Amino acid sequence: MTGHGRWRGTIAATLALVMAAASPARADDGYRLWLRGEAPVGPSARVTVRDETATLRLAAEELTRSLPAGIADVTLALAADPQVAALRLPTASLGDEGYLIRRVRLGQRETLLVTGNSDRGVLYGSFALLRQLATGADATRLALASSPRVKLRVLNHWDNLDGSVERGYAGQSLWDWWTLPDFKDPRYTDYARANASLGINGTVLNNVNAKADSLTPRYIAKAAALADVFRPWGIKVYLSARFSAPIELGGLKTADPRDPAVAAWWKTKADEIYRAVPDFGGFLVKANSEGQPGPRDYGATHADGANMLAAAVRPHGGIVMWRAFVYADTDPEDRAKQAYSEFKPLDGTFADNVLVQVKNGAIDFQPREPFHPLFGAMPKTPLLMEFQITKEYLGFATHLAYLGPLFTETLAARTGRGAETVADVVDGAAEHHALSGMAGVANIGRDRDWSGSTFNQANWYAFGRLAWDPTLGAEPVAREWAQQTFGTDPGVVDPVVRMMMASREAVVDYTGALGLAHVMATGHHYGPGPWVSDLKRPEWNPVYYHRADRGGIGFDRTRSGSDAVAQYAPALAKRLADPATTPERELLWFHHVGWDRRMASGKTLWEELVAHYDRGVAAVGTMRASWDALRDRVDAERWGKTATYLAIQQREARWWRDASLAYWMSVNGRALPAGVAAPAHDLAWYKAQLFPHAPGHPE
Ligand code: GCW
Repeated sequence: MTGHGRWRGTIAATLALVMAAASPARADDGYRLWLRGEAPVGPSARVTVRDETATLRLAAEELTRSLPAGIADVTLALAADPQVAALRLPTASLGDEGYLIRRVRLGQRETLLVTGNSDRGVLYGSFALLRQLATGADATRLALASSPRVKLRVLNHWDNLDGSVERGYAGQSLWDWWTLPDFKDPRYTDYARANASLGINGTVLNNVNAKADSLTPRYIAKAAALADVFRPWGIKVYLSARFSAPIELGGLKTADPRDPAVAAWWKTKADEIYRAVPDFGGFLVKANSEGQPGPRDYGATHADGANMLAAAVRPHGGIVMWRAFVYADTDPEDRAKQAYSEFKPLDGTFADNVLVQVKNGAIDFQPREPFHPLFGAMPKTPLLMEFQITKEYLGFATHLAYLGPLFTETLAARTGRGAETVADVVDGAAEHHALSGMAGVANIGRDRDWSGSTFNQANWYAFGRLAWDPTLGAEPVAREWAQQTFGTDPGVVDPVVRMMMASREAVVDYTGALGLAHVMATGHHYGPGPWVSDLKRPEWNPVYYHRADRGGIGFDRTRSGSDAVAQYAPALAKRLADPATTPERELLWFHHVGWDRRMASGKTLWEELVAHYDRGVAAVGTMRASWDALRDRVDAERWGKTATYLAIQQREARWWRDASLAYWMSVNGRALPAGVAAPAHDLAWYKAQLFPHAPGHPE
């Protein structure tokens, strides 16, 4: 941000191309995402920028490019601009990144003012204005004000330096590390623009399963080039740091965080990074998890490790995001309990520029998990929510699964401490933390449509919108996405939103409902594998999670079992300790219950489980039919790819159902309820299916 008033530019939007409202038949390869603003119609809109900064110029370009007819005059200005300040608008409460949009009189002119305390605020306001207009708002009545409830809104790329993406299903990494820093692919700008349109303000460039190479001078220069592209869009760059880098790059004998030479190495490394990237955000660390090195290798704690890195970036204003996704091969404790056991005692010992990054659930991004018990349990530590946008466990790129309901279900969950929700913990409201954050494991790659399918774009979109405001509902977010993506025709939007809102539950149903989790095949995680029991570590095997036997199914996490329920606040723990007061959708997560247990529907557990599988398969059929009916109302390219993917999903939903039922029947010796279709093949056939070279699982 520079001082105001030094430059006053007027960009008159000259309207060359006249294109009536997006015609559905127009070809669309999905590249434009939800930013499909067409060239404007009608007389020139005037976009005036007071206060010159690169960011404000970008904001003006956005408006000039996409403002529809009827908006004659827009002014972008900082709140500190004397003319704006004279209006005495309520800008103080907007904070650093908020925006305010009002129709005002500025000098002699009636204008639609977009203002904020920083140029980023104005940029977000400009995108908000376009979003409002694209979703049918009346421009003459617009009066908006909003500020982000969460400070750090970051994407986590699990992108490897060789161009592969761990759990990536949209092609190779967007980052062409090889040609960086020289070649700045225009897609980097388009990526930043898409993120800025949602308010995403940070990106971690490399996989948490990190290579030390990303901290070498060569790769720092590449990261710096990306940071230069992203900066005017308000996006900071972060790096995943490999904890053993002082050994691998620095030639030290140890990476023990308590060793002064190790701390000094990191300090020097941080100084070097900040010389290249003055606004570098900081480090993300996966330590002592799934083979990654960490402080526990030396008997030091996670806080020792995090604080050492925090000291290295502190002089530059950087932060550390330290992941709580830890479970140890040496620890026989229920995997769902391990992160809490390890981190809860460390509450209050982390430096104030550390956030502990916690997955939404205690296991691993399953189609449904109860919220992670650490939320609410570490009041002295800012906890950064980690969601997975890429669909590792929800059908990869091909299945239509809108994750808005998954995100909001977790965010709206009550922690059991009064009225506190997980969102209150995450946005820092509950404990008044200075830092707060939400991270999303990105689903972005080099595919032309960025995310592998049109509907996967909605998950990127929903993550960004909910990171800005975790209290936005999944449905309104789906609706605004659909309106921007397909146009505002309710004949399209309504069925699309219905499909989206039902889609995640469908995946839960056909992969394993009622609290089942981690029942997928080994390694690539593609397709069913509830029978898998031969992997080295017990907690890698699906049988560890479902514990099905002749008598019943489910993981006993009450006092008679692992007592994981005791990690929740007492009021909630009490409810979860009793199958009768546990929500049925989480029943088998917390309890081992008999196949004949009566469910709320009157069915036995076995009948109910079977019904869920059938419901899931049927729901995909319904989605297909809805989409078929939209054939003439959506452009052919996006319609065709989606239709094909829905056919794949229907086939695979059936496969999930059949394979799972064949297996459960082999365990419980029961027949299927009357009228229920038998699996298409026997269990041996399902077990024999192999999928070498499945995407997202680099060898
Ligand atoms: O879900 C699991 C994935 C791993 C991933 C890990 C993690 C980056 O299967 O591929 O590794 O989680 O979150 O660290």
